[in-house]
Amino acid sequence: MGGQTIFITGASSGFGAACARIFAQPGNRLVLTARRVDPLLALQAELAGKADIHIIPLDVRDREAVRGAVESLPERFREIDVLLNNAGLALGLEPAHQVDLDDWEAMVDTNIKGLMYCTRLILPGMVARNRGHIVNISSTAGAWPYPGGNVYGGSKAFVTQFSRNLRCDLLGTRVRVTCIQPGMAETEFSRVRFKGDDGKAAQVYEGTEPLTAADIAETVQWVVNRPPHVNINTLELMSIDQAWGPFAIHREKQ
Ligand code: NDP
Ligand code: 8X3
Repeated sequence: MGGQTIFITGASSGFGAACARIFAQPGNRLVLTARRVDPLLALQAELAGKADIHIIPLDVRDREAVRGAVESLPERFREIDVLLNNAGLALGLEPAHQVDLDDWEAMVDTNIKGLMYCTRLILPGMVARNRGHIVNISSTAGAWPYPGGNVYGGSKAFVTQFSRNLRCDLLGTRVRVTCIQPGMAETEFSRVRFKGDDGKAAQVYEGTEPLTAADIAETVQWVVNRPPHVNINTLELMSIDQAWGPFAIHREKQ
């Protein structure tokens, strides 16, 4: 079979949808998954005729649902060449002692456990075929701390280190693993983080030129299209309008 089969989690918006658009090319087969069905249907309609599209409503937190989705793939989508572990979210920006514990749990369940489930269920086929590429979407938040980043950043640090550890386990196979660490990018991310508060979400990007979902899709496409012997391990990218701050120092008031 020509082309590539690409399995994308979180394809209903942002990076995942942009990746679906960029990989929608003749010969490619795309498995597009997310919880919301309507945006998946809209994307399927938009991309009809450009690639073979299969959509699956899927909550990656549900281990058995992930298993069912992978095991019931139609024959022509079974040999997955690229798994894009993109589904994820941040919830809240409160300090650790004030945070809603349910939010922490949702981030762990999605960003860590969901990514684990998809990887564990899709990887054996890649190893058996001795080809494939897992692209994990981490974040600058997994490498650099910031106030309120607590569990979100921790979950993305997991993604980064898990990606490196996968490389160790897969040494000797032709299965590649890449971890991408984007900084601030304008998608539905902040709207989700601030629970639908569009004003707060807009403030994150105000006066800046943030990364776009298309920037991330181009990056994913680039790492996937390197020659098969080239493994991009980790790739961090930021908007030109973002950089690190100085250490914060607490001084007692005089
Ligand atoms: P969006 O909110 O636009 O997209 C997130 C996607 O994840 C949606 O398609 C959503 O679909 C899906 N998703 C969330 N929870 C689940 C779940 N339980 N099961 C299945 N799918 C789920 O944000 P982005 O595109 O920006 O985010 C994509 C990834 O990039 C995330 O992992 C995020 O942490 C990461 N990231 C984002 C950055 C940014 O600044 N935007 C920077 C660095 C990393 P649905 O709700 O339909 O399930
Ligand atoms: C998203 C980037 O800085 O909002 O992962 O955490 S940030």
